[in-house]
Amino acid sequence: FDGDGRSVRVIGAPTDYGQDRRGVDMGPSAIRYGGLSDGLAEAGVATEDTGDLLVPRAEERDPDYRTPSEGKARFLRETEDVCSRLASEVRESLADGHTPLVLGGDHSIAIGTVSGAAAEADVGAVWFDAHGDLNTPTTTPSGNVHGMPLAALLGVREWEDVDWANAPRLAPENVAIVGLRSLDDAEREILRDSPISAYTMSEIDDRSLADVVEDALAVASDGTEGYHVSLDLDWLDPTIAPGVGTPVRGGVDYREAHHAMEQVAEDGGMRSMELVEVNPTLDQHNETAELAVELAASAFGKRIL
Ligand code: NNH
Ligand code: MN
Ligand code: MN
Ligand code: MN
Repeated sequence: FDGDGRSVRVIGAPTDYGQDRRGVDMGPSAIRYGGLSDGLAEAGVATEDTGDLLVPRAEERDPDYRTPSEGKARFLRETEDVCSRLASEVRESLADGHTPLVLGGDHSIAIGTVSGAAAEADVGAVWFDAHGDLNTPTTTPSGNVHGMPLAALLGVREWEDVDWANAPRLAPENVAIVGLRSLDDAEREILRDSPISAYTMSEIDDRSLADVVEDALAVASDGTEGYHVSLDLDWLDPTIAPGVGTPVRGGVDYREAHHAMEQVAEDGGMRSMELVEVNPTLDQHNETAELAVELAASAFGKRIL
């Protein structure tokens, strides 16, 4: 298996607007220093790196943002600017025949990545995350947009007065969240009456991750032209991925995670991928970035035999 003749285009999106632990904007550098180009070469894919989008420093900006309905979303103007440029890059990569690999930055950039990935195709999404990312500016406990991107991409109603973000890009029937172990009440409510497939850690304990991922890939593929893989590094257990802003105990372990990414490679339906929430200021010897690299290599087809 040699990456299937894929060509990957790396796009850095060094934001830290979407949450309040500073330093996640250094994620793209940390992931590159963690050996990204070698990892992708081992996966057998051709790679080109377009560098990082220009992201204005947060301290030069005013974070306060209230939506017309008085919802709270810190740095929403800046997030819009980055996401619209990122969406164009992702769309262009796909049009040029490359698989986009976006390096975050915090998870708010997914609004841009998926907007680009879904611009000219019906796509599903597999969201590997401890969290649901289903808040809206009115339900958010924190005002942090990194807790909201999936709701924006689904067009959840409270996003309705933020028109650039709430045009539905994903159909809930084709969205699978894998690894859930931290949900806010409003997110639980959304999941209760939605066709989104939500797989908790408890279900993973019961059934095995491999079994759950098989279902998740089928959900994201059903009637679509492929799917986006959004990998929030807090999906993993904090003992192996300490360099994230909102760690939650009881996550996926090293071997399980690799196997899940190997299933993605074998399935062949992935059209785009992003690695988000790596914060080197909270990390130990860049190990979270290195793990992100290893998981991307597995998702793109790295094999031992
Ligand atoms: N649910 C919380 C919030 O909305 C935390 C979200 N944190 C994440 N999501 N890292 O992946 O603020
Ligand atoms: Mn090219
Ligand atoms: Mn998360
Ligand atoms: Mn997330």
